[in-house]
Amino acid sequence: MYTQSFNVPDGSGKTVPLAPSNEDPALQAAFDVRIDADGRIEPQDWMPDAYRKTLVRQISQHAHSEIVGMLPEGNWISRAPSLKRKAILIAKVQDEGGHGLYLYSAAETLGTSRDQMLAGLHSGRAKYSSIFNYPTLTWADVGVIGWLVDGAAIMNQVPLCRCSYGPYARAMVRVCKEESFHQRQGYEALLVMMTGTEEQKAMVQDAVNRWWWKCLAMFGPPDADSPNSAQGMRWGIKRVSNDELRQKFVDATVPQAKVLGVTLPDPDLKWNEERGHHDYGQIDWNEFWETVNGNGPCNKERLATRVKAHDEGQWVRDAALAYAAKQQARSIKEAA
Ligand code: FAQ
Repeated sequence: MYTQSFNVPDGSGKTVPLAPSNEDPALQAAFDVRIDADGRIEPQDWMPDAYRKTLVRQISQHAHSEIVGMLPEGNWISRAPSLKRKAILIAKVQDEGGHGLYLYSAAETLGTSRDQMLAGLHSGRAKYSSIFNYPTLTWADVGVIGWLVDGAAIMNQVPLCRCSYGPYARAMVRVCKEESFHQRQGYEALLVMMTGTEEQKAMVQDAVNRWWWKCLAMFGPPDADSPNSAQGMRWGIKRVSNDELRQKFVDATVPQAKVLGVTLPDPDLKWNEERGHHDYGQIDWNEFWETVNGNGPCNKERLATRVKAHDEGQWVRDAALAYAAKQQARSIKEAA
């Protein structure tokens, strides 16, 4: 599989052998040359510890976001308004689970096991996207998540297809293709609702009002308050800054809102001829940090649901391991 290196451990808690020396100036110089030439770093290559650590942080947070991100929409599978919508939603939620798996695999190539990463998530130590700590109150929320949350995710993730770390970049190519389908299905579901009754239209507008500002915050703190950005950009992990991506998202979304027939809940949102971009209002960063730090409306519920699902799936993992051990014992016996 393309996101696996050959030297990835298969047991939990083990790590790949450490890079020869972090202090070796020749290795550091070769790494810098490759980064400066916009080359790719692969799992077997030497890399500075800080680069490895940053990647594990970002990729594992991203993986956790995909897995926790299944919950708000999963909540609507049993209540989808038609068989068609239900089938589409099941496929989408399943895709998000798949994205989590590609990403955990990509992070494992850096020497951190999936068990270690999941332990971080389940203990509340690891971060995942703020956006998944808000409730999905009506069916329109499902459409708005597709349109705006997946829309924001694509905006952020397309540049990650050019990330300097090969396994992450390659995983992102497929993720972005699938996110693109997610975005379109959400927008299409909303377009249909907007041809419906006044109540349906109001439901869409209400969902847009509740999600808009949270989606703008999803891109992360302003560049001036983003401690990881400068180094992440220097290493070619991040290619476009938080604020630039946010601006691109606003500019792309305004005309889509117009076609849909909804307003975006920001009185300061207007085209700025001089800048060639839309100006927009103040994001509530206090609320963002409260949510990131575990105090959003659904943080506790999301984490509890994840932990329960993990615990209840223990027997599946045990059975898979027992089966693999049995198969291995059989093939050793046959080879003898
Ligand atoms: N939520 O210095 P920066 C999706 C943290 S996937 C929570 O700017 P960085 C698919 C950040 O981690 C959505 N925490 O950090 C889907 C850092 O904390 P740390 C997820 C946030 O890494 C759709 C601190 O703030 N996408 O939606 C957030 O340079 C629909 C300082 O920030 C990714 O993860 C936040 N919103 O930039 C699924 C993409 N923003 O680690 C289901 C990959 C920032 O120092 C349904 N990640 N923080 O303790 C990235 O591009 C970057 O990591 C950023 C943050 C841009 C998220």
